[in-house]
Amino acid sequence: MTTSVLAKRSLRSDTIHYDAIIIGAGFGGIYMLKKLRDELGLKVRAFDKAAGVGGTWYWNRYPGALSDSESFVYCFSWDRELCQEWNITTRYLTQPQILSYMNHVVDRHDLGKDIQLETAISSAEFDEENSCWLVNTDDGHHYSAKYLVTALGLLSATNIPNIKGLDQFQGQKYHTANWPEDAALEGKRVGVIGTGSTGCQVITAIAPVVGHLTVFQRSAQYTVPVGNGPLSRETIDDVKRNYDAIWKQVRDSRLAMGFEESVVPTMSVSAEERQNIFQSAWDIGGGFRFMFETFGDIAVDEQANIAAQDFVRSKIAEIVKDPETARKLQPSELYAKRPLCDSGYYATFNRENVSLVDVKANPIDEITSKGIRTADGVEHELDVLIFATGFDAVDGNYKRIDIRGRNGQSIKDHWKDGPSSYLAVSTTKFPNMFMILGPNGPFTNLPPTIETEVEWVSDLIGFMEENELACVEPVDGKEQEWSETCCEIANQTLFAKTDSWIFGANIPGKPNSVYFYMGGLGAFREILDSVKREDYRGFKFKPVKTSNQYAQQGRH
Ligand code: FAD
Ligand code: NA7
Repeated sequence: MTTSVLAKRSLRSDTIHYDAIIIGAGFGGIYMLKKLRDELGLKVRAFDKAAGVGGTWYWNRYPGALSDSESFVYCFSWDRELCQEWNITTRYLTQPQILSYMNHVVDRHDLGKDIQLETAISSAEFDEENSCWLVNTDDGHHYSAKYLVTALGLLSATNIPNIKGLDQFQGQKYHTANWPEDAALEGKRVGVIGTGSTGCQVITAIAPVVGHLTVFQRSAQYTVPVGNGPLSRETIDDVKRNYDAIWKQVRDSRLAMGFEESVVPTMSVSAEERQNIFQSAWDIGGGFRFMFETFGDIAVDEQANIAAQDFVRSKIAEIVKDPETARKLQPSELYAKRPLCDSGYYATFNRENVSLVDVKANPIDEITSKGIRTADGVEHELDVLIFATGFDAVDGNYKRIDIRGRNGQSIKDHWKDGPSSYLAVSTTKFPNMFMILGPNGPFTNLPPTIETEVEWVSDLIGFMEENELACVEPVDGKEQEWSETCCEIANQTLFAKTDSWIFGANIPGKPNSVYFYMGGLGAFREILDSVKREDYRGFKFKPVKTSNQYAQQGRH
């Protein structure tokens, strides 16, 4: 689409102008709104298609939904007072607890009046003439803004696999990330497809209440106990007292998980000591702790990885009573997906009302009106079918909006070989568009990364406003350079040798490329700092030419 067509279309009198439009009201959108509105004094509107704020924690209401980042680091650090006042009581947070926290933040900072819910953004086009974004909603309203911030979420666009017969099923079908309030599972014959982080949580939580549970497992998983439980008064007081030290450690670390990552090589200790270290991590709980606090090389060295695999496999054999079920539950692949933790996943398969179908050995042939038929001819009859099949991660929501940058270039086309960015927050040909958790950002506990990106973007917008600049975008070549950096680092890890959503491998046809910067949050922050210090190295700016017609139109 040409600029002139865009300009004509946008002359509509019903276009409402803002300085900035934010899409998404999860952790990213909420904090961005706070920064731009209250610190920079901009006129801002945030939109979310959900009926409430909270993003991930609005949508993922399935039984057992729990953060696997610990509660003291799964929150905003920027509200220092709230960190002192908010009563964390357990080591991890359930979905209702996180949602209530996020609603509280929104109320406390009076952000709700600038958040428009139940409004999906259908398209956003950059108007070069006026250096602004024209944004349309799916209910036919039109907005414009100098800045567009996409806080669309990286685990948000749901993935429902295209299995033959999907629409034939006469029972209830639920995706975990679109969970209805009135889902009734008590006494029902329930099937779950998917055994990732979400599958492990939902399977463990619903097994005691359903009539019969059939788990359709494609990949067996390494998972360790989560270790949830009440926090002692002393721990809670320590967290509050050590606020500065904790957040400094988090920001300087690789994973931002609130613990020191080990640098000890797995094979540098005796077999007995190794066993003790793994056992102690198993007893304490936490997936990231098990993979990264025990030893420093499990994610990069194959021998170290095998030692961790062997330990988990031995636990499965110990916990699961039926040897055939234990065998099916034991993974043989590398231990190199996002590390999982659970509240009794393997033991769930000792229940009489739970059965496991290995759909790698015995694939799903089709979904029938009554349930699922597998290749062995068995029809597993179900009242409810749960898809715990994950997400079109990272760029999924970008592909679901018609986003067009310079010269009408669509983002789908720009990212046809896989999504890319310069520093996770920007992409060439899409001026004044800033992404929160865009592609090739740090692979971490996410709130600290979100804060890092929001603060950096807010500083850049502040810089533009102060210097009366109209447009910013990365210099040609910078995006490619950043992709190469991310690729180089990812290839040093075993994660790159395993199929998972982290590399786009979970969606048929999705480019298998690099979606994360695996160099850690501390290093990422240093890079962002240096870019800013050097007058936003790698970005090009355009000075203000004329006053913006939409701004005038919208304000008068
Ligand atoms: P989101 O919370 O995903 O918010 C994005 C919002 O954008 C959504 O509300 C969506 O409705 C909205 N949106 C998208 N497209 C449009 C559109 N076209 N128009 C209008 N609105 C739109 N991370 C961790 O660090 N630790 C954890 O323990 C952890 N646990 C998780 C558990 C689950 C089950 C899931 C799914 C994710 C988990 N995550 C975890 C990742 C989690 O997504 C992030 O921690 C964080 O919540 C992301 O916040 P966000 O604001 O970037 O995106
Ligand atoms: P994941 O980790 O992508 O897991 C999805 C699961 O669904 C996984 O076990 C998949 O098997 C399975 N799957 C997907 N498609 C199919 C088909 N067609 N047939 C059978 N099984 C299938 O998503 P989650 O929601 O669990 O977790 C994503 C992140 O969100 C998580 O890391 C947390 O951060 C929150 P596969 O392994 O591909 O063989």
